[in-house]
Amino acid sequence: EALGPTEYTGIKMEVVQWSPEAAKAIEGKVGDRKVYLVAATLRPETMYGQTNCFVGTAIKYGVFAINDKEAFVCTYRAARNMAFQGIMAVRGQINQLLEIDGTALIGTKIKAPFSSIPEVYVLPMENVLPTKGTGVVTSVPSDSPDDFQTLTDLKKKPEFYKVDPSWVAVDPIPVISTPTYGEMTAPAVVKQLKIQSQKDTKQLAEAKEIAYKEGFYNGTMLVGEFKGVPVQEAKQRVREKLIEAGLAFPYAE
Ligand code: A2H
Repeated sequence: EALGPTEYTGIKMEVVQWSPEAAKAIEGKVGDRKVYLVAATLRPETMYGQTNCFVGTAIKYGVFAINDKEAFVCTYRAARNMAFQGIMAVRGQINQLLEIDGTALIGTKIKAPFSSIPEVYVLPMENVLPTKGTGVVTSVPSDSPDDFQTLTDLKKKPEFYKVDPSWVAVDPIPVISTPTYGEMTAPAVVKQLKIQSQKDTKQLAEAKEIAYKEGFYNGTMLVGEFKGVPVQEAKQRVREKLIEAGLAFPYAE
């Protein structure tokens, strides 16, 4: 584990259409606010390849007022951290509008900033930790082995995971080229390590390490404003662009 705080980027994924269950739960409770699922990522440069978003089915989320205009969906733990990082209107003050189960969020349609698929679905992931980030994970299956394997599982067994097949009818989008694995680093590493499901957590941890290092040290951007630029340089620049556009903010823990 890192010794200092981890500097995440909070990605604001605006709700376009609530799932029927979530719509019932939020009715009359958020005022005129725009509501965003907020995903914590360490790889802002991959946002061009978002295909969906993941929540944990055993996790409780809150909808927290940021001000009169915006509300964020994340864990209470993350909202408390945000309240001390200048993200809420009043420092240290948490205004929870409602609590909602992860399962209720599944099937909600949200915007995916900078992605070539502008609107994506909220889907279930088994390995989302309630104690890390916001509890919301934006999914980039081209570059994240966890995201790729989870999406693959959902495509194989949509009924078991209670997802509509149309929600998972998306393919990984090439974002970064690496010398060893080409344009689809995560799928290649998952194959190399013979990973079969999201339950293979030990191999997935190894895959994550390999894919992260390869992308960071040897990757080159294939798309977007920084096409052709090394990932080491593009990472910060894409992050700044997202923040300038009001689509993201710094979040640390
Ligand atoms: B990353 P670290 Cl393309 N539970 O974002 C499980 N995983 C979580 C999480 C949670 N509560 N909150 C965030 N994460 C994921 C993109 C990405 C990420 C890519 C490649 C690798 C990667 C798209 N998903 O992470 O333990 C988020 O996924 C591997 C480093 O703090 C976040 O960044 O190192 C990353 O894990 C944070 O993990």
